[in-house]
Formats: sequence, structure tokens, C-alpha cells
Amino acid sequence: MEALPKKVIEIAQDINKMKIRGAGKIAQVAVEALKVVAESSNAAVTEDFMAEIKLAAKILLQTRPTAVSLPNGIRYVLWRLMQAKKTIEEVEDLKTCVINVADQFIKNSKVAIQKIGEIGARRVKDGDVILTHCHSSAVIAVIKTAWNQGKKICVNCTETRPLFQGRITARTLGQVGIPVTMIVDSATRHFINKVDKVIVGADAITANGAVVNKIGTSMIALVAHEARTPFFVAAETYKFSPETMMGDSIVLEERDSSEIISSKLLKTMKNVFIRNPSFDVTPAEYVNLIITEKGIIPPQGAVSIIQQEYQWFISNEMDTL
Ligand code: RI2
Repeated sequence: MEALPKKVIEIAQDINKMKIRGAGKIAQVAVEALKVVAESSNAAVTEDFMAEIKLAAKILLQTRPTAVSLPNGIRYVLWRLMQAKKTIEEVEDLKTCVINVADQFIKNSKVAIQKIGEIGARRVKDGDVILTHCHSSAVIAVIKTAWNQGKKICVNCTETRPLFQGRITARTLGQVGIPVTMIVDSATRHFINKVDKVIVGADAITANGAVVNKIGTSMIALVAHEARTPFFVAAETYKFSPETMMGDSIVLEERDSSEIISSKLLKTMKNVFIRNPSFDVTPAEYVNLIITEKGIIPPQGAVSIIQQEYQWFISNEMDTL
């Protein structure tokens, strides 16, 4: 079997280092990497081609553990490839299959964001103050769509320690004219009574409607719950986790301490240890609704989405990797 193309390894490294980030984006880019494998493969027999694709999938899956969009995107391609292989005997035809399916996933993913924008914007009223956390393409779509409809809204956005993804949100929204107030994460409770609704993205949604998102999200949900401020989640259906229906739990990524404090500075402190979890879990009872491209659902509807969208996974227990 040939070595994987350099570009695929680079994509995997960029996802791991968070040069490429955002649950939706990493799924799109990982699927794009499978397409690169197909485009550059010199495999002479279908078995070799399948082995190359599976190796790339394995490497990409190891890059980040929490966002379910990543395995869901990769499975989308692998499942269809495996179905195609039952009848296809030519390597070239399998390559075409991967390329077409990858394009289809990326296109669907972009359309989903657009639909979430349209559906979510209906829940945004003229004059609303929206609080968001981290940087989510799905949330940006909702806010921008509402703004483009002429709703005079403004946004409070947290910095999102330790990597400050809130700055991406602030810059993106500010650029189109939306007034943005950036606050430190811990100022959320101070401002919550001036907020009409919270909208955050998701890295994973479990069968019981819990939402896994950037660290700090569950604290914001708790604050919103106490203040009776609606808490919305914007997420494509490929962020829903079929594994959680089979009994697995979501692995919460913990990243290097150097994202919080330099190792040089840390060495000057005695008996100090750093913990850097990237994600936390917001229980369903703190979530008012989830905006998906298929419509708005209560968190209790997560299980139905998983049953509808991932029946093929559930009934086949896709353990091919
Ligand atoms: P979209 C991000 O993860 C954030 O947690 C964000 O809320 C979530 O992905 C969803 O983002 P990270 O890659 O898919 O910054 O909506 O750790 O863009």
C-alpha cells in the first residue's frame, strides 16, 4: 500500500493543532482529505484502495476526539463506499464514488448551515440582544440571517478562554455591521439580565439531548436557566451522536496546559498543575430548543433525529474502522 498523500497528513495535523477548527469545518475538511486520497491513489486493486481510504480515515479520526461531526462525516463516505464495493470491481469507479460522495457531504453541510440560518432567524426578534460563546458557523448563520432581514440586534460574545475563539465571532459579526460587545467568560452572569437569548453551537448532541460544546457552555446554560433566559443550540444533524444511542459516551478532549500558561512560567510555580478540558456537557433540561436544518426540535427530540438519520449505523453497528 502506498503512503498517504502529504496533504492528508497536513490536514490531520492542522485539525489536531486547531489551525482548522469548528465542529462542522473539521468534518468537511476530513471528508475533503478522503477525496484527496481517492484523487491521488495509484492502487491497482480495490482492496488496496479500500485499505488506503481506511488508513486515512483512521488517522483523521484520531485528530480530535469530541466533535461527532468528524466520525459522522467520515462514516458518511465510508458507508457509501462499502455499499458501492458490493457491486463495483474497478478501482477507478470506487475513486469516483468517494469523490462524488465527499462532494455531496460538503455541499449538504453548507446547505444545512444556510437552512439553520433561515430557521433560527425566525426565533430572533427585532431588538434582541443575543449572547454567544466560542465561534460557531451555525450560530453566525442565525445571527447574520436575522441581521440581513433588517432586525436590529446586537451580540454579546465571550472571549472564550483559553484560545479566544470569541474574537473570531466578534470580528466576523462586527465586519457586517452588527454591534458586538465582547466580555470575559466569567462576566456572563453580570450581563445575563440584559440578554434576550443565548445561542451556542455544538460539537456533539447525545441521544438524551445533552449538548457537548466549548468549555464554559454549561456554566452559561446554568446562568441562563437561573435568569429564565432562553438557551438555544444551533447544530446540523451530523452533530448528533449515534454511538450514544448504543451506550457509548462522548470523549471530552483535554488539551495541553501550554494553551493556558507557558511551560516556562509554570515551571516558576511550585505545586501548581493545570487542567485544560476543551468541552463540557450541558444537560437537556437547560436547553430550550435545538435549531437543526430539519427544523427546530426540543432536546428530547435528539433520539428521533438519531433514529431517522443514523438507522444504517445503528442497524449495522458500523465497526469497520
Ligand atoms: P460549528 C467548536 O469547537 C466550538 O465548540 C463550537 O461551538 C463548535 O465547534 C461548533 O462549531 P472547536 O473546534 O460547527 O473550536 O457550528 O474546539 O462551526
